[in-house]
Amino acid sequence: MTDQFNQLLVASNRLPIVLKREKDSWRMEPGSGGLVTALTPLMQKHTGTWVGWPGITDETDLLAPMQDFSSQQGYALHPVHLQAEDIQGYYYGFSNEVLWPLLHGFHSKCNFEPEYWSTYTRVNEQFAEELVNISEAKDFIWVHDYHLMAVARGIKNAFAERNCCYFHHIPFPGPDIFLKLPWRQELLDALLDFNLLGFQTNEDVINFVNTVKSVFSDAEDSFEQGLFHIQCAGRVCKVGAFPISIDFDFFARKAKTPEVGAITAKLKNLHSEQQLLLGVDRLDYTKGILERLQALRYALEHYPDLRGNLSLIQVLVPSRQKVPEYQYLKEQIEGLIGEINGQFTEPGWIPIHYLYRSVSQEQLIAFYITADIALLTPLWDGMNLVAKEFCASNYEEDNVLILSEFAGAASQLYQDALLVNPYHVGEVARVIRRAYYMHKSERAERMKRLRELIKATDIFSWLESYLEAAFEGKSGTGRQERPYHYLSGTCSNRT
Ligand code: GDG
Repeated sequence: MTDQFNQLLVASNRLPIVLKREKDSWRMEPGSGGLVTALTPLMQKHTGTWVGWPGITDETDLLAPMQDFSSQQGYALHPVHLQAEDIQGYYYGFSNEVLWPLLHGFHSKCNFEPEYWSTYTRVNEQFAEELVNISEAKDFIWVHDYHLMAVARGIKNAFAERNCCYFHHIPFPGPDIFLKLPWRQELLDALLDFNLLGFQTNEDVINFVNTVKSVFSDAEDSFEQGLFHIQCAGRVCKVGAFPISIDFDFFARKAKTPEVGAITAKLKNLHSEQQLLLGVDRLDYTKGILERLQALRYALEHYPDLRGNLSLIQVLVPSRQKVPEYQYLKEQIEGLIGEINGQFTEPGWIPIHYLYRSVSQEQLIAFYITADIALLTPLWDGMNLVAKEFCASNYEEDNVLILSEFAGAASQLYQDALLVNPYHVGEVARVIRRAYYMHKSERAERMKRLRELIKATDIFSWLESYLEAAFEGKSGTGRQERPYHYLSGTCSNRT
């Protein structure tokens, strides 16, 4: 299937690199994460090019580090030069103040500033222009995420024939929410110019199809071989669910290394008297951190048997630090953590250990192993890779995953995770207590099945199924997913 195209071009808002300043020059390191790991062999095979913004507006001295990167990694980087005002309107503006809240269902947080839309379309056209200039008809262009939803439109406007497909990493809401967007018709129309649209879950796909049909009365859809085919204004666009995943074997292996083992042993020693809950999130209002803290407080207030016996480790990774709303959220979270710790701490026990920083991958995996219970309760999340990483790292299979039913990951892990409605603090508190008392044999059975499922649907199988849909027009991944209305209150999880 990978012989069906010549060069692979991947486009995302940011290039997959970490830039480090060294005196007068920049050092460039490859970014980490499942997507980069999965795509690298394919990029190498097709001598691919990754197109994106490098993260700085002055790019004069990036040429040499980029060439070094290419010769070391076996694929090229192509920078898209953006000015400070482009970043403001396209990234901070339309992407972060319109699309991010809207597509996560927080339409009341949107700032529908008309200038943002024009900058967004201009920057998307700039990406399209660069992609056309460095590609040929037999190449495959794969665009990632909501910053670049209008790139295929730009390619079409340039009268270039390209196979251009898209993967959407965050949720897609139903028409009731999406239709609030002032540029709903233009944006949907632009999306339909892609040959294939990949979403995380079946729910996202259904929401998208319904939204298209509510905006374009002439749109027709059919369902064949696991994919929707939408016909609209003379085009056919395939649409399917491809739940993204992780490099399972990497986490399972890394968890057993001496470096991780040393950190884990220290942590276990420090917390030998308590069970640990773990939360790992970027600081964001979609992650449900305040609700999670309220649930913990409720649990400690209503179940005195948990006091002194259960602590939460909350890792909060700084994000969008210049945005006032995020600064305010940080203050609220820290205020609530202070209140809960003030209310319950006793000599020798503290309810919440709070880390406001990014930790090393070894430290993160040690947290995954040491924690008895992961408490991942986003209000809405495209997938939530932390849930899958937690399971993959737990080779001893003795831990419990509590997961929001509104995380995309719940669409696959619903049978063996304990699903919760993150808005229902009483329910989350009860499930925390249930997890605390869950017998080790039940923990082991559930975790074993979770790990088998995640291993069988890892990032490499995600990649394969996406390419199969792009080139052979069929998809089987949807079969892994829960029935449409499997919610925590309506069906009990496997007992
Ligand atoms: C989007 C969607 C979707 C976290 N803290 C640390 C750290 N991490 C790493 C984790 C994980 C990643 O960051 C976060 O993954 P999420 O899935 O939660 O994703 P988002 O960044 O919100 O991204 C999301 C994803 O795209 C993929 O499609 O799942 O729904 O929002 O890999 O390991 N890594 C290190 N230190 C930390 O402190 N080293």
